[in-house]
Amino acid sequence: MAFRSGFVSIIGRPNAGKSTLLNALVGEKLAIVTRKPQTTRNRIQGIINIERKKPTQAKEACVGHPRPAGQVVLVDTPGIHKPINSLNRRMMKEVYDALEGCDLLLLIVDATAKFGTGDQFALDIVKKSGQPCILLLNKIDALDKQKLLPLIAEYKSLHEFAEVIPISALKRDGLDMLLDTVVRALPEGPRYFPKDQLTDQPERFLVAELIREQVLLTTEQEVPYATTVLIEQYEEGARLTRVAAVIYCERTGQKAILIGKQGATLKKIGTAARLQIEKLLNTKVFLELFVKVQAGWRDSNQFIEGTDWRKNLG
Ligand SMILES: Nc1nc2c(ncn2[C@@H]2O[C@H](COP(=O)(O)OP(=O)(O)OP(=O)(O)O)[C@@H](O)[C@H]2O)c(=O)[nH]1
Ligand SMILES: [Mg+2]
Repeated sequence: MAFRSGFVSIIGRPNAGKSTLLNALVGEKLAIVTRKPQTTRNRIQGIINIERKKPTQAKEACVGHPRPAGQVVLVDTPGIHKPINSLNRRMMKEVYDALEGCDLLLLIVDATAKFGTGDQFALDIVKKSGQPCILLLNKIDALDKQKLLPLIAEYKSLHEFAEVIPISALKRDGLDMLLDTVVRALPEGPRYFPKDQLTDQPERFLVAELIREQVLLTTEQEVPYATTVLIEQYEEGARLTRVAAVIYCERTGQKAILIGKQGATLKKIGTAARLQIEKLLNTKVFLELFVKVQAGWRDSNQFIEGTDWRKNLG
């Protein structure tokens, strides 16, 4: 049976569970996850290698047919929203870039939330793209079971989805079925990435994201949104990796909040981030954090370009 492969973009509203799904399918924390909407700001590839499987287990989708071997390149994206500044526009560009040249879309919705204009906006993007799309009804662990069938019927009446699959990305429910369906829907193709590669993200960007995750978890209101993280120094030693990073915010008041009384908040962010980074890199880490004000950076294309690792390799 021929090898299948392709690019599969996960799209949906902020907070639907896109990054949770990416991490669950790849089996590694590649994307940061928080309860705050607009956590993800750029597209993140996660690579999954799938072995051929004989049709053995009755519960699975491959009953009667072997599952082909393949490579799925999943692409996590920022949540679909109406942009109000350059950063938002940039995030939406990441979504549109992920739609281009992909083989399959996974539209993920929060099944516990009411269908609203934001969902319609996401659905319109799917329709416009003309790409085949699997609808994922996520968070079924938190859904009243009786609501599932009517919800499936409602969505089926809105668009001709290739498939509608209820899942819980958090509890990893329905994910085998999802992978089976995805690999079958992909065209015959080559292995795009070596078998041991998990992502396209450079390590230092993953590190910057882990710091930003702690900022999101530790601060409230406008601060997390007005913040970005840039790595200034990254030195891998034999026994220790030294990282120095700057947390940029937009105003001195935000800087004061990020630092906290006698530096307590920054210390909390640093300690939690360091533990996460040590887990990722599997080595001891010395982390230094600085906070700087860059007024109005969210509306500066030049500044935002400077935070894009794709443009700043090397
Ligand atoms: N109960 C439940 N919560 C979930 C599930 N999947 C994700 N969540 C939670 O939903 C919140 C948002 O998850 P993310 O994975 O960050 O969502 P996202 O779509 O990537 O969000 P943005 O990056 O902001 O667009 C987090 O608090 C997750 O723990 C699920 O299957 N069940
Ligand atoms: Mg996300």
